[in-house]
Amino acid sequence: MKCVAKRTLPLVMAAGLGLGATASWGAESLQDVMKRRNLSQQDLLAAAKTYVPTGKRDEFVVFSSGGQSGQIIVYSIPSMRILKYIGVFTPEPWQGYGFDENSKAVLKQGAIDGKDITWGDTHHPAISETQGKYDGQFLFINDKANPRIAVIDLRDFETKQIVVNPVFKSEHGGAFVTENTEYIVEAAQYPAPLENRKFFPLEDMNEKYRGGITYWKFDRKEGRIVAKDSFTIEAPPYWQDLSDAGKGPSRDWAFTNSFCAERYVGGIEKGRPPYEAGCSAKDTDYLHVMNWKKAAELVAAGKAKKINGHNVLPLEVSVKEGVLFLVPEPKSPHGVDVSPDGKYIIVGGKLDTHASVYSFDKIMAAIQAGKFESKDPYGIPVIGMKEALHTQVQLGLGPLHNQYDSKKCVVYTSMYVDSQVAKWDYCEGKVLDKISVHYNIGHLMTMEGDSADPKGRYLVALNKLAIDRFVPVGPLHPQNHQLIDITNDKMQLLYDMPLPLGEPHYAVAIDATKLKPGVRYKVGTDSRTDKPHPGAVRAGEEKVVKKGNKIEVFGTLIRSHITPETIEADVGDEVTIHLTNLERAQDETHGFTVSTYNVHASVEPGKTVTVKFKADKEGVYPYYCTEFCSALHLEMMGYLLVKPKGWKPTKTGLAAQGYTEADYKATVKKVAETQAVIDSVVGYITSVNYKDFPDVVAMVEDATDQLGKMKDAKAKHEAAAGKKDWEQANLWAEQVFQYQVKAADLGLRAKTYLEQNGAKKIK
Ligand code: RUQ
Ligand code: CUA
Repeated sequence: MKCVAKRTLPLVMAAGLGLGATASWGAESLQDVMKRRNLSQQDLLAAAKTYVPTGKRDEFVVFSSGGQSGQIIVYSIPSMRILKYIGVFTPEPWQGYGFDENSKAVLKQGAIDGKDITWGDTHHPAISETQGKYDGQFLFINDKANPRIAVIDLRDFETKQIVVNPVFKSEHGGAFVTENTEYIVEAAQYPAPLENRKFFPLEDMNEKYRGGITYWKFDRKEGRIVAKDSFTIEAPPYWQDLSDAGKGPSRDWAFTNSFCAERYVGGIEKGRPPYEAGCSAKDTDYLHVMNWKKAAELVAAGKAKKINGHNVLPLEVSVKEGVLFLVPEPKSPHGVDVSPDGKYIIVGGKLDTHASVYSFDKIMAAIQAGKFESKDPYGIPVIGMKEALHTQVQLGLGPLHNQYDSKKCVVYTSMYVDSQVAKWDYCEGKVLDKISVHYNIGHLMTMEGDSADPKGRYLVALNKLAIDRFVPVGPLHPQNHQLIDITNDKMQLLYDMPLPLGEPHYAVAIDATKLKPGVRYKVGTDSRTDKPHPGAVRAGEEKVVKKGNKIEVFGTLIRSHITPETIEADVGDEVTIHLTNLERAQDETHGFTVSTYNVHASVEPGKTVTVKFKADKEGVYPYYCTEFCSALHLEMMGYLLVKPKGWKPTKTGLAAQGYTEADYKATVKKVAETQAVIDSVVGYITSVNYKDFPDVVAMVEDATDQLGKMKDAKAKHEAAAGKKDWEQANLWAEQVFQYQVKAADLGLRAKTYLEQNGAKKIK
């Protein structure tokens, strides 16, 4: 390449741009950049593996827990670019989540005992599965602090439902799905009495406190959890922890870890050793092995008792019917992860240096033979550890979680204390490789690595501490998600990504091509219920209805105006505003807010949203569109006029602009010139096979819509001109121009799209 820029760029200009006098960036070679930025060959290789060129897309999409933010963070691999935050348990203003009535209704489902809870401690996202493979349809996530599960529809990445666990006071082992997403598993964490508002002292821990594992029934067609068909398997007051559902041969079973099987009660303030000592004193805890299929049948047969109106399968029933078994596991374990073929269950030791590989076949053989080493204090049969183990592998300090590779028998385990990831063979029981991460890794994630069909390729270490890895931003540090290449025998660290929102515990990554989200709603949809919104209207049907002290506005949004542009209220009125976005073009979202009334809506194409408030103070309050949707976006506004009690108008008519015939003629000329541009764009679009491109068809429909409105405005300016009302004539002619601008904008966008996507000439 010739050094053109270097020679032609005037020196003064280069200096003015802050570039060195001898080298302009446009002319730098790769070597120059490496030297200037102090990069090694290894760095360059990592960059080449993660860089996604402008305009290109990533291969995998990650749904990361947002930790204490109560949200979900969406980013993509390998570039690690953040794509979206999804409001889940916490209000999220951009999406209007918690600021419009429709989303408020979803957050309201998460209220507990009548109290709104507007945050969540999200831990484990799960993607819906079909035959154990990610199907990209739904996403679930749990809230540990206030035991709840949320359902997100991946057609629009919106939270649709929140269900409150009726019998737990905390939980951790959710959300994990069964092989065909029949159920979403949610295991308790800290034992408590199952009945609501029941008090028992800590002395009653063994008798009155209980744990459990809830199975939420999922209706895939409705896209919602069905609470009445869900149930909980009562469990002893061991601290149930992470869970995983079986697949393949183990599909009817699920597995939940526990710790503090000591059932220890602390009390440091009373001179007792703290929980941390008492809960890890013994060498083993219990893996809970459950036949959820059988449990569901027993519940259907009426064997459950109702606690707080919810089906709970009592311990005695589970024991008698062979629903629940225990297997000892060493010592305060953490993650439990079923292998892709469903034959092995790997448990991270946490306080033990081993990972334990249990064999599902062996567990079943012991159950079938009735070969148990003992019973726990609640009468649950305990299978001997040796009976159930396939192998144990010494990995290092603090093994926590496991994720599988696409390569047979290969698994990766995070080691919290060692700050390492171990790659090992769970069939042969040997360590293959280790890599250091920065620092103190919690979960780890491979691509679709907890499914029946892991994709290998990349691994992300979800590190709890970042310490010195990033530019300091105060005592509260971001977390560090580190991307690791696992294609080869040796793992290679590629990239550090600071995650600036809460402590993401777990994340799941799906092949991006499996996601098929929509770009617009059917006009008039309430996106939170997926049903037609009763407040939706079409263009020309906008209206304001006042009944007593209630005002209901049925409005629309389209570039660049809100209909209506004035809303008049009397102080004290209750104002309800329904807004439908009439756009069909992709990414033409409008926002809506009213000054000082704490409402906000995001209204994507086709969506209808309602905001509601009490106009409790007289005055003048602008409302406007909050998304920069077009060149005339700032004009997309209106006034809420809140009139004081007993107010009477004194003036009639608004101030005039004083337009003349010459103004009108100039505008008409501008309109004619613009039309020529539009005609040429239309000529191009219709000369190619644009109908083969659905995105373009939508843009064309939308543009046609804008042009259609022109007719009405044109009739108005011509009528006014006929009456020599130059004021009205000029303004309506100007409005014709505004419709043209929007149509032209769409037309040009469609043209560019067609040119870039290889549209072909048609005769
Ligand atoms: S946890 S760091 Cu909440 Cu999944 Cu293991
Ligand atoms: Cu609509 Cu700005």
